[in-house]
Amino acid sequence: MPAQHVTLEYFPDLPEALVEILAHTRHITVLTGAGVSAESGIPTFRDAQTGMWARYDPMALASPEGFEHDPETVWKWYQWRRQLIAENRPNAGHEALARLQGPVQKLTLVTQNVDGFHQLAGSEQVLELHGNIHRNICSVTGRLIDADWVRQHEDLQPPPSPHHSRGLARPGVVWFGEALDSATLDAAFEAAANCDLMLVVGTAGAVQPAASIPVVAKERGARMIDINPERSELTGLADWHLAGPSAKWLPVLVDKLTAAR
Ligand code: BJW
Repeated sequence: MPAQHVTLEYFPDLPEALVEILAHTRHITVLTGAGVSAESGIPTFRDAQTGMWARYDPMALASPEGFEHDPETVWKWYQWRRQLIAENRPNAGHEALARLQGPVQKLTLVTQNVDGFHQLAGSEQVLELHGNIHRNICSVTGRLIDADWVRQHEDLQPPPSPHHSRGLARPGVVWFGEALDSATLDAAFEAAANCDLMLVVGTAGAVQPAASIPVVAKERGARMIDINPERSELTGLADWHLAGPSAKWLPVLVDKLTAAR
């Protein structure tokens, strides 16, 4: 079935065929990206005007080489983002996904985001592909660093690592060129291969291997919904593109699914 472009003009109407799918779906796998947190006041990565990377070079900041070259700038960028996250809250989109845990037999929530907003909204067992910004790890050993240690050494930016004499504290996230946690990634691909509905929310679909997760779902016969105000690299794969912000569309989708059961 070709993708149907449902525009905001028709919001909150959903086509009958989609309501029918929602009524009978048994396993939903969700992949979220930066767009799901946009309405929480967290800038996305690549949105031209407001994206965090319009002002910074992503390769310089989100890579091990960038950290090695200028650890202070990278550490301060992440401290700025941590502060922004602490000052903001999950939005209606995160909350709708948390409510989705009730009515479907199986829900697998996979996120590329590091902000922890899905968990804060009440989602359980979130597969965090790119780590979590609230954790710190040793730049040499990768071992977790206690939050108290970081607080005690916060005059140094970044603080030293307690685990290695040449190590520094760095955020516990996955940078370009680094491997994703294999158990987390395997679980995400398995959920994609076994779901009957793939919901893609707020991602440009430009970063691998995350962008391949919906591809696997489609190859294995799942239907796919893409929620994004713009077309992304994954929109062409979708059976339905809900063109608009996820904080508007996700509550509608979850309400329709709940009512159809
Ligand atoms: C809304 C909205 C609203 C706006 N509502 N929507 C194959 C081919 C080519 C390259 C590669 C490949 N495999 C690997 C690579 C290299 C690389 C890669 O993918 N490069 C590409 C740039 C081409 N991948 C890697 O390096 C990965 N590692 C790896 O593969 O390792 C292999 C290995 C194996 C064994 C040993 C060693 C290595 C790692 C990727 C890590 C990505 N990390 C980051 C930073 C995380 C930490 C942090 O947050 O600082 O993850 S990069 C950044 O991109 C971040 C995001 O999670 C990720 C995805 O971004 P996302 O979510 O799509 O955000 P945006 O901003 O791009 O898009 C937002 C979207 O929202 C837009 O579409 C808007 O329209 C939309 N939107 N408002 C809904 N209200």
